[in-house]
Amino acid sequence: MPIFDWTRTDLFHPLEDGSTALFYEKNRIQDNYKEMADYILHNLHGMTLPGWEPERMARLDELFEAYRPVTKEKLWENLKYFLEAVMPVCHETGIKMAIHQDDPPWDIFGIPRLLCDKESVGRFLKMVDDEYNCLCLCSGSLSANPDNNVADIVRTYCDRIAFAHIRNVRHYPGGDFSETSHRDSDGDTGILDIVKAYHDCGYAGYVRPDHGCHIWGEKCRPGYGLYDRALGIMYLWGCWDMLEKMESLIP
Ligand SMILES: [Mn+2]
Repeated sequence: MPIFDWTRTDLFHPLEDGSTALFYEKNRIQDNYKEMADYILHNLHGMTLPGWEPERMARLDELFEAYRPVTKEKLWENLKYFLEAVMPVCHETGIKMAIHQDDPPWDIFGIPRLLCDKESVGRFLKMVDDEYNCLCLCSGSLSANPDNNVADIVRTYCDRIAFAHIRNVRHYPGGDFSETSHRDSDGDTGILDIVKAYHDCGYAGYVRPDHGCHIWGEKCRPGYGLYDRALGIMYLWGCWDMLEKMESLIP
């Protein structure tokens, strides 16, 4: 995710159950990246956001200038160059690289973003076809685009997923979305289908509940409250345990 990490336009958007959550309003992401950076840096209430370090934000003009000649194809080339160079070290040390998808999964502020859908994820894995070149598959990032079927992406590339980020988003008209609790029916990501896809594939890697809402008055880093993510991981365990139980009941 060049320059910015993931991007949201509202860090504490009220949901109808009284919680707040990260929200993305597509029309607010226009040309003025400084305005958005200012908003985020002034609304963190003393917290930090990954990829939004004040030192990095202070150099935005310089970074945009550096990216100006970088087309999408050039970015693919750079990524390939980097991965091919580190693969021998990965083999030597037994460390898997695991790339996160772009969030949101489309270009913002004219900067190219690469890993946005099933096709681009496939291109990435094929480009450096090495068992140490893997995915940190983020269900929430991909499902911000309603055209992405995350469960299908999991089934297709499961053997190259080294780390699973599981979370839920809800879509609104015009490309807006908010994050929600992990409960399947609270959003549109298809949490049950995704957990079942991992289970069917015999996934044995790491999982985290990724982001959550802000509940019970918790003062926390936006998206990373303890309470809702703790509920999230127990929800995921509940889905998983039931799938295990059902499997054990089939003769
Ligand atoms: Mn993620």
